Amino acid sequence: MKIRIILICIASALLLISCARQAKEDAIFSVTELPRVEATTVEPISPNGIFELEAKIVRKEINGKEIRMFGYNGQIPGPVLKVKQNSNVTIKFKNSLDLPTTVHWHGILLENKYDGVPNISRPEIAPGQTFSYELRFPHEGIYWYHPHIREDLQQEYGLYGSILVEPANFSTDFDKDEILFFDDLWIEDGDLSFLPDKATHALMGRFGNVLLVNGKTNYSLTIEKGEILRLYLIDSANTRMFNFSIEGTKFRVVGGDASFYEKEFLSDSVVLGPGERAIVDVIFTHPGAYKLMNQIPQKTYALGIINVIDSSLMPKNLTLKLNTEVSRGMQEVKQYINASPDFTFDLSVDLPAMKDHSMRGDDGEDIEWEDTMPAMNAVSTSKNTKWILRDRATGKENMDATHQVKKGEIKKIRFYNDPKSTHPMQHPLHLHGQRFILIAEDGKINDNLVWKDVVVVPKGKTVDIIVEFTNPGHWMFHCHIAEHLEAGMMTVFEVS
Ligand SMILES: [Cu+2]
Repeated sequence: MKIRIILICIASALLLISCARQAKEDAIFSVTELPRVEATTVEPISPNGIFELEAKIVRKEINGKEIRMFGYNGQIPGPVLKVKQNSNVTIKFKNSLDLPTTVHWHGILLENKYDGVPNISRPEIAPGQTFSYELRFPHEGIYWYHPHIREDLQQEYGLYGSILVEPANFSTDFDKDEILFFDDLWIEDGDLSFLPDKATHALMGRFGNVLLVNGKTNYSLTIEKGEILRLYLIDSANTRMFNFSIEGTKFRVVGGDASFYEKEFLSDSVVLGPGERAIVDVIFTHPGAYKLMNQIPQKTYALGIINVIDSSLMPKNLTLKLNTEVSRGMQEVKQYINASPDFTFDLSVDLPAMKDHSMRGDDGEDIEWEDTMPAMNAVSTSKNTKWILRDRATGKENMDATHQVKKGEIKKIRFYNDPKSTHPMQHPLHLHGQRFILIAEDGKINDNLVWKDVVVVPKGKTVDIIVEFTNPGHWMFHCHIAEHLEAGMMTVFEVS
């Protein structure tokens, strides 16, 4: 009897192993059948032009192994959409994935119905379906597009691309430009893995163990000595913050999310949270290979290389200018600097299953640069973790509240990131369809402003923003850590 049971057990185990092997072989077989990822293209779209965009399944090599990923027009990052300020364009979108998706046009002040948020602006786009997005671009700068449904999965799989909005008479004070997407992937057993019905890593977000620049682990760019290089930087990671620098150089920081700064300044590095952008200029006075780096307290990651070749160009100095037209455009919002907040949100988390555990990191940092509790983080899901934006006036949380404002109103919004919550950490908060200024952190007034659509609220801090509500509709306001969004950290502003 015993022997028979043992034999049955062995047979079952062998069957399971052979099934698993077969499944893996099927997966490998199907991956090789997929089209290979293509190089990112730059696509100028003229005013009233039409551009076709398709979300497709592709294969891409990561660390020597080809895996199944997604790409807009088969590209990771997707095509650079180069458009003119104040123009209208049509994006004919096709969903060729096996999942429903949408496209959100991050930072663009477009018509509400084209914002790409399922159930708020319009229904999701089913596999095989098409939808035409009508976009308009009132402000110059660097913006991006990505899905707004299971963002934790779809963006990680490669769905992100940039939009460069140029003014009608565009004059450059740089020689070359490049868009850099910073991203990371969590690769386990050589592949990406997700649960179909919920997001994992809901506690801290999905940190990757492979860092990417423009989808590559070995990014490189060649320029000539003495050329001014303009870099448009975008953080498309699910949760990772970057502290970006280039070995041996300083940046001239000229712009942020949605405009130029009032005053250009020099800096050794630039910090970006998920969804945030920066525009920096850099000049190399000597030939050589310069490392792109992500320098965080724990370590320095090498992100890629800039190869500077010798030339007869005389290196210039990076002069700093005042953007008086940006300051002029902010005069009205600046009148609210000392106003009391119109809305106050407390940022917190509810973890019923883990309430007896201490989940507070004691590293003294107000930013979580790395996953310091990987085991705990991996088992936290969008079903057992609830991230909270709580309206202090009403006590209402997340989607239980709609915050009413009128078109043309200017509102001050305060955030308090409770350091005593079960797991305090920073939150990059993103407002759709409007722009704002980051006016103060812990009461300290910011004296160099830039229009933004993402604000990072560090652990324990009180942060004030002033929003110019110019665009009517129902607009999402949420954490841009993809897993926090899935775990409920979102609310709505209704602009009537
Ligand atoms: Cu968050």
